[in-house]
Amino acid sequence: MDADDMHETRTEVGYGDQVVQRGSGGETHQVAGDGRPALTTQQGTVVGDDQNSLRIGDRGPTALEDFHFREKIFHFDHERIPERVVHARGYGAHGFFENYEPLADLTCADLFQRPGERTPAFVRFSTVAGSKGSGDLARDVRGFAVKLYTKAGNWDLIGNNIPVFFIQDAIKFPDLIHAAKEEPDRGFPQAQTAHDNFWDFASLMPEATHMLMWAMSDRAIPRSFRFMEGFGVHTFRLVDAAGGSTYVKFHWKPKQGLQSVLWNEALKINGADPDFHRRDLWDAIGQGDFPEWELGLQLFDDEFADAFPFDILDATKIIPEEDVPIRIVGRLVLDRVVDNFFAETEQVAFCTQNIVPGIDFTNDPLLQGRNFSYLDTQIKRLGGPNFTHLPVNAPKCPIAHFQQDGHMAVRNPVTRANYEPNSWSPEEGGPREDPANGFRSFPSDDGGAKRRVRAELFADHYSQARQFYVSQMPVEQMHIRDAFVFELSKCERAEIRVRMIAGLRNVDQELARGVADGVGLAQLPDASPPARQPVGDLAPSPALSILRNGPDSLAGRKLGVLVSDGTDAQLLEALLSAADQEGLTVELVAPAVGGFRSSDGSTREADQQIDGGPSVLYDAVVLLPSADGATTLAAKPAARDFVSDAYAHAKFIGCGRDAAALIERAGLSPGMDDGMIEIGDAADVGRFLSCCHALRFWEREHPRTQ
Ligand code: HDE
Repeated sequence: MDADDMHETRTEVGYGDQVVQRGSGGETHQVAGDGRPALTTQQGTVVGDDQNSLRIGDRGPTALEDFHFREKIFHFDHERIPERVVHARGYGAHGFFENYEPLADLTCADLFQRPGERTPAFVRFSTVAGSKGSGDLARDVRGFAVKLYTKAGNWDLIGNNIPVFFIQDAIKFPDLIHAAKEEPDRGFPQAQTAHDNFWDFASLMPEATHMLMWAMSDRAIPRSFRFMEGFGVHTFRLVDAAGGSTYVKFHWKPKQGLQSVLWNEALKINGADPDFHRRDLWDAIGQGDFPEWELGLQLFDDEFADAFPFDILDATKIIPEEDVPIRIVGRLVLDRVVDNFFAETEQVAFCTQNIVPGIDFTNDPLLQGRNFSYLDTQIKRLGGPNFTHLPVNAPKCPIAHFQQDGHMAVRNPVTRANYEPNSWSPEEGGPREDPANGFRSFPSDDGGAKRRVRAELFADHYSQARQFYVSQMPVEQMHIRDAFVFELSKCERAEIRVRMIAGLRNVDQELARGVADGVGLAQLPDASPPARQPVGDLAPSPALSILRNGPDSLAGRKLGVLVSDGTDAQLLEALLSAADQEGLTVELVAPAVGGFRSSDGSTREADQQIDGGPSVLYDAVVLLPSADGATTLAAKPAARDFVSDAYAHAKFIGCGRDAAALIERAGLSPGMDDGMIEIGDAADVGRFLSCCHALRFWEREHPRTQ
């Protein structure tokens, strides 16, 4: 055999703009050179052929000695790690927390001492029930987990976008999650609570009622991660240098304002773009439109806690902002997307027990249970005790300890001594404890009999559920009712529906009646017996409504413009520049993605082809086809849906003067309500955009919006 026999003959061939080599069997080879590095194995051996495995003869068996093939397949076989048992579907980004003012009077936590100081952060948002590949727009709680790499160690504040939780004791968490996830015999439904098992459990657990009100509200279908609040949920402690403690509840307030979608819209978004939320975050950060939240603290003492009608250790209760105002102390900015989804978003290991001096736990029985679960779950997912060695989990401050070895150990002690006490010199003896600066638990006096009991005040299950409901605008109340109707209608067992409605009678009669009507229950059941008499009507808390806290700005929102050949070029230009000034992103939706020729003869590329760019992807839409274009589009179901969905979802619709044929085929007419705004010339563009500041034309859904 001579040297030439070792190399297969290859010929050069062009595929469009790409010149590649073609092997003897017609396979495509791309080779190193021109600044492209050589492909190697994991061991660094350069690979000559990545298209063919090593075989004996042209049509013979594959040789076991093909180490490159075996390594490649072996590694592929092991690519997955167990997904999170809850919050499997998530998306992360990097950023920083910036402290506004020194908080030394409240806490000695290092990150809060110096104004303007920035602490690196990694945030992961998630849904709870669905698997890793489920859709983003499930009706679900959203996780809001923040890892702060402080100079005094990592602090993980692992919260949700809802300030309360379903259960009061961590021992019920496996039951809650089993009930919420797909049913075990059939393996569905995926990523939704609309099934018997969930409502069976929920209707037997009245402590879940408050959370259910939130979960059935539009909070559970956020427009994007950028437009939702975050809550630490539990009561924590801040501890100052002298050891004094203040209770605290943590809040993240989005600078972008709050916004949600409609349920019918969510269902359609899941079909059109199951990655809607992760794409939104990726795009916003990529465009330099960095999402921002302010950190707010609700601070209170034992005196307040004793006078408060609920238990501050009960995670099914809030403290209304109107009772304890929120003090804004800093901001969180997300300004960098991940380099690699798996390395960062998938491998990030949040642990509630990661706290730093100056912050401490309380005895909330959920939090206490979480402090065991999170560490335990990371060992299962990440395969061993060294997950803090992964860059996304590693603290960005000095680390020194005697923990060693284990799977994948990257950092091991480099001193002679790997134990203490020891008598070795400072160079060889390793670290020592530091009582002055080290973490000290707040010495709360927790003596008492060892028993399996729940504190008495936890038993008021309905007062705050009602407070939440009466704090909503009528259209929001309508959405809550509709969500209960939707979910309960998916329950096959009628007695579950009845049991749930019996519980709702303790929240609001009108709500219970509405849900009963919606599921076709003629006779309202008796109210279920409350475990503790509700404290009575609590004052509405406007902070609990999304619509009362929406933005008065279009910044960060998305406008979809339907265009065709012959679209009025001047009007389109006026729209694009006005939208730009508002901070709106515009996408052009056309019959073909290759583009369209506008009225002045110029051609433009489109962002979406009409079948892939339904109006559910946008906050508002404008219909700017030419008259011919409108007629052609009117024949397409996707174009008609574009219009009728925008209308059904209470969106503002800008109606170009030539769009009538399309609008009418969608069963509507231009100007038929104040949310359908005619755009005849450039002056109308401003009028249209200023209407859009309200984000939705709610009057279309409910005549009383105030
Ligand atoms: Fe979690 N939760 N949880 N949880 N949770 C997990 O930890 C758990 C609870 C939350 O983006 C798991 O790393 C118990 C409340 C978020 O990686 C697990 C209880 C709140 C995330 C776990 C709760 C949360 C998790 C699964 C009942 C809001 C995603 C994977 C006491 C304050 C973090 C993992 C990420 C994840 C346990 C209740 C938020 C199994 C036992 C309340 C945002 O350890």
